[in-house]
Amino acid sequence: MPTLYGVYRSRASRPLWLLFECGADFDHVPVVQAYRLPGAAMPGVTLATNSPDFLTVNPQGQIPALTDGDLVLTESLGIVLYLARAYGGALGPANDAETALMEQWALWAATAVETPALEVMMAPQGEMGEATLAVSAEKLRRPLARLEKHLTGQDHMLPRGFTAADIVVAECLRYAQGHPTLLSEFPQAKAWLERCQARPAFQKMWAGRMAEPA
Ligand SMILES: N[C@@H](CCC(=O)N[C@@H](CS)C(=O)NCC(=O)O)C(=O)O
Repeated sequence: MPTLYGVYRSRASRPLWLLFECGADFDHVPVVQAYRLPGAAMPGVTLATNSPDFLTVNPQGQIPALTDGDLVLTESLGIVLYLARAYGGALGPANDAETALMEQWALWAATAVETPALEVMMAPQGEMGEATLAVSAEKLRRPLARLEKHLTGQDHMLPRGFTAADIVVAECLRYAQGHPTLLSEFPQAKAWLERCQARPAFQKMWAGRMAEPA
């Protein structure tokens, strides 16, 4: 049985969503980011990213991490793709072409979307923040235009239906959702993201996040 390390309020949200989608059994060890302590201290959570016991799992001191037998994985999107193949049934690839597409979309999300989307989320308030927000939003317009075209005429990243490819892209784009107008420029992408987030497994993951201290 796999063991997932990381609190809900982290990129562990990505594998947690996948695990809730497929209903696989797993052990959950809620390791918290050291930099969030003491504010994010939670009853029963004894490990932080700088705890020696966790550093034996991920020497980089970051969450999420996953162990499954002898396998140790320490990149959230790699963990999602692995879990989809090992436990996800139809959430995982059915053939080499789908494997390639899922890998492509995960790499695309990590390289073209995640950083500017995080910048949107972190933009400070006030006049300086407005300028940062505008620059970060502009960086997202090209990938969003591609996503918009891709989702015109199909409901999910793979035409056959919801898969791990939706989770990896939706979770990276989520950071930009707080922008007041950006996603409305891309109605197909916006509707797809909302569709993904309406799924019971996402809602279960989100409830877990909301139950943790911010
Ligand atoms: N590329 C990594 C990034 C992991 C990462 O930055 N994790 C954050 C939490 S979301 C973390 O552990 N931060 C604690 C730290 O860097 O000290 C992934 O996607 O798994």
